Amino acid sequence: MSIANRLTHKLVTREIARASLTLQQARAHHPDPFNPKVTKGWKAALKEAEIPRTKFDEEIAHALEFGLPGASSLEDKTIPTFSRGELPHFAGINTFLKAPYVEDARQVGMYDCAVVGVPFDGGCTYRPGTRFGPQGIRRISALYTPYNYEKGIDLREQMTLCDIGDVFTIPANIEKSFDQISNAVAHIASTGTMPIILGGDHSIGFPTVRGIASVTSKNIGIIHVDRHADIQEKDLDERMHTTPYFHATNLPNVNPKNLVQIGIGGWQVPRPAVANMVERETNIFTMDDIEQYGIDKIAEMALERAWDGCDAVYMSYDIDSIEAAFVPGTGWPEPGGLLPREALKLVGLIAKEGLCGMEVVEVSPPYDHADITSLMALRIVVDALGAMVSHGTLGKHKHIIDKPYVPI
Ligand SMILES: [Mn+2]
Repeated sequence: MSIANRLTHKLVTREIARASLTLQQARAHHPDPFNPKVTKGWKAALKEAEIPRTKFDEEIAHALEFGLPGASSLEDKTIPTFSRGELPHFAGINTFLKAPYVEDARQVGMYDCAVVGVPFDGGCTYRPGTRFGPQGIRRISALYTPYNYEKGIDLREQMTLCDIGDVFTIPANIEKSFDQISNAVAHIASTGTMPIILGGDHSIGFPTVRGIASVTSKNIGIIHVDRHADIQEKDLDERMHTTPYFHATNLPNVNPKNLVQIGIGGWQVPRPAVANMVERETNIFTMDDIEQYGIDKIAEMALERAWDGCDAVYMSYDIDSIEAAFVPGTGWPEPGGLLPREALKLVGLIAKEGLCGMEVVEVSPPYDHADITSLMALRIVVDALGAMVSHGTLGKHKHIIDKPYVPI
């Protein structure tokens, strides 16, 4: 280095030191906001490089083989003639997240998780339309990639997911539909694969849990997020969508003391339900409880109660637990519920401990606008999966499956 260069270097170094000192003095009361490398956003960006691309590369090879190579004028040689796999998002056959469709139900055990639709609205007591819920959620799921930037995970690379299609429900018969639903869920669960159920109205909350409970001798807790209590014995003389937790907590290995009900409140909770909550001593958190304790604490208390004496926990997510403005496509919208960010945080905290199954219910696409309710339901599912993948708890429940599938 020449003398002139050395002098310049010294001056510049001194200037930088002085400038940074001024900055430190000016902003000593909080961390330096101008260091872009300290943000979670930057750290998440770095994490992307650690995720493998193996499955994506396999998908491209498969697409080129089955979808035939693209036209010679295309510069991107990974594009096939016929759309296969994830891309483009507006094309393709709408399975959930474009996961493989398992036509042969006997092969469902090859996957970590299986999405199953329950197109049923026979249990609705006001607006119907939830029979189109699975279709609505699958349709908007085409929008999503399996990668989550903030979590630094890629579901395609880090777990296996399939779509087994829908349960053949019987529109005019609740009880026959319940039997069909329990059999479908029990079959999936008996293989160790985690069922992800897309409702359907909330009456299915009983047969879904009955299906899982039938293939284990262990106790199951339930975390039920809803504006409604859903614990009457009957409504309109039938087991409607206001009744699942009365019947689920009658199952020998589902104890009401392990039923946690979050978000309950407003002007739609029927009085007969309340007496049952009290008698069975369920765990109830209203929106005021959530305001008072915060999402982290509520999740902690919910997990403690749901897991107490249990070997697995099931999550039932009613989309109407979210503020009505965000979920117009539902049967009994009720203002004052969870905000989307609160809901997603809650789901992440619950799911990270591991689930033996989950459902999202009460999405009614005929009442929806711009697919926003379906989109929210989709997000609940993928955020739960993301939390389990992030924390290595996906498949944690498998040891509880100790009984064979015996169809009803
Ligand atoms: Mn509800």
